[in-house]
Amino acid sequence: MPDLLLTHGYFLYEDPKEMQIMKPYAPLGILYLCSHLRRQGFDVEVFDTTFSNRESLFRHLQTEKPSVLGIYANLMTRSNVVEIIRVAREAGWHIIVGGPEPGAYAQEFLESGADFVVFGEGEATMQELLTALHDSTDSSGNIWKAKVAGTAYLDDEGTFHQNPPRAQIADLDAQPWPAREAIDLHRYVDTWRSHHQQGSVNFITARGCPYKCRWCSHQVYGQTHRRRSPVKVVDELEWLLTEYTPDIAWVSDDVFTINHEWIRKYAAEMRRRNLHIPFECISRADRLNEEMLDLLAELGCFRIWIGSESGSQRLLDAMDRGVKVEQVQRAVEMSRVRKIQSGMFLMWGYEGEEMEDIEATIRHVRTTKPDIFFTTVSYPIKGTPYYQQVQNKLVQLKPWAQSSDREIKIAGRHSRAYYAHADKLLRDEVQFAKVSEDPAADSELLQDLRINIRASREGLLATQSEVEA
Ligand code: B12
Ligand code: SF4
Repeated sequence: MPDLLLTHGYFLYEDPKEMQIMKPYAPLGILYLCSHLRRQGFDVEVFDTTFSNRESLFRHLQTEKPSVLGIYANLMTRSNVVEIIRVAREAGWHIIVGGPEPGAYAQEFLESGADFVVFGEGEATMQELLTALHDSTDSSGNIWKAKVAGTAYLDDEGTFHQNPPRAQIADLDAQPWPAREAIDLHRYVDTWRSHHQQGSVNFITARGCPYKCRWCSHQVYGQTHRRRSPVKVVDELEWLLTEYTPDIAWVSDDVFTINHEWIRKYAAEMRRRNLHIPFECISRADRLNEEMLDLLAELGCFRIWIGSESGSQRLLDAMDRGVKVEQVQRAVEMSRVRKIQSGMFLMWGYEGEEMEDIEATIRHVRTTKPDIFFTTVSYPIKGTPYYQQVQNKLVQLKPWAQSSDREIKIAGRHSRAYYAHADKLLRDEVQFAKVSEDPAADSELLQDLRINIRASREGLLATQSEVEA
């Protein structure tokens, strides 16, 4: 029986959308916890749910001698995690939950059966909790529970208590790398390779983002930003390349190019060791310039994801995005020149969006021409300023335990059908712009595309007065 079993409740094969995408990545958060706690002498195992199923996990929880179960939860895995908590509780486990979701819904997770919710970074808090759970002779636990910083719990009467926050790890370089050996990482790489001809691995170079985009969750790291040393990151990457022989990599940082001096040093170290791996990453247009893109290209960056969100400056400002539409356009252009693909994230339905903003977004994508773009209808994540702003208008259609913040409706906002038309119009317009650039474009095709555009625009106008909930 280990001191701690870690899991995360994400089941790839139960998610039809993800099964089409088939780009799984290792759950780094719990792997960081695992390596930290193992180094402190705890016996820690990971039940990686990605390629497994809930029946196998439940069987494991019901047949193993119960000890402590630590579960990562994010916005999408809430309902799975609540179910895991129920099964584990019945089987006699102590349950600790952490990650970006539980901190925002601490009381709900505790009332669902968790013994502790951990806020923020989990390493030191988990270490203290495991020691206390192991050593405590106080059966009710109300005395020691009140002392563990960074946690929340319910006392014997069921009253909610939240302890003060815990300081963040001062030196990330002193932490061990994530315990990838605790899971079958080769299977991740192989899954990528068999579906996309290229095996991929993920790693992070920093924790936290200091920007303040109003819809973005800062539940775990707040507005802080800490970096690992470039040399230490290259050590890890070099090891990853030898151990797992991936073809490509994903730098899972929030904003990879946030610190230009860091990128210079990282590139110098990669150059010195003659290392090169094609990779993709996320950045912000205002943190990209000619020099950064030169370095990214040299390092092997084949795709850069740029949060664009809207083509309307008024909306970008309302989001506190801190980026100009022109900066996005320039960043995409500078990437194109270096043969780095650009990916754009776009958002419909943010507070205050009008038809003219939708038109501005369509114009923006049509003229900027990213290689790929993804759209979402904005959703308020609890704990964000955006959530606070629309709080009075939120309508929860399903019980908390069976839904997610993505499913909350915002009363008075345009209907889903309206945004579906906006999305269709965007795609039609972009396709038309692309096809019409070709001097040999088929006139019938162009005519069909014009008809599609007209139909989408009519759909948008026809649904303009429909509202959500
Ligand atoms: C990489 C990433 C992804 C990858 C996930 C791949 C993977 N397996 O890692 C992909 C692209 C698939 C993805 C998808 C989504 N993501 Co994402 N993603 C991230 C990102 C950028 C990095 C995650 C990471 O590796 N962090 C580094 C590790 C070290 O940090 P950590 O995971 O938070 O772990 C620490 C603590 O949370 C805590 N902890 C973690 N687990 C546990 C467990 C216990 C028991 C304890 C005590 C503590 C604890 O300790 C850890 C170490 O200190 C984060 C933002 C971020 N910087 O964290 C967003 C983030 C997690 N994603 C987010 C969202 C919204 C999504 C999507 C819903 C987006 C969408 N619209 O589809 C989907 C959901 C996918 C799914 N089905 O689960 C939000 C989550 C918000 C929320 N409240 O849950 C985040 C926080 C982004 C944001 N700022 O808004 N994501
Ligand atoms: S959206 Fe990106 S840049 Fe903005 S706060 Fe979130 S992580 Fe930072």
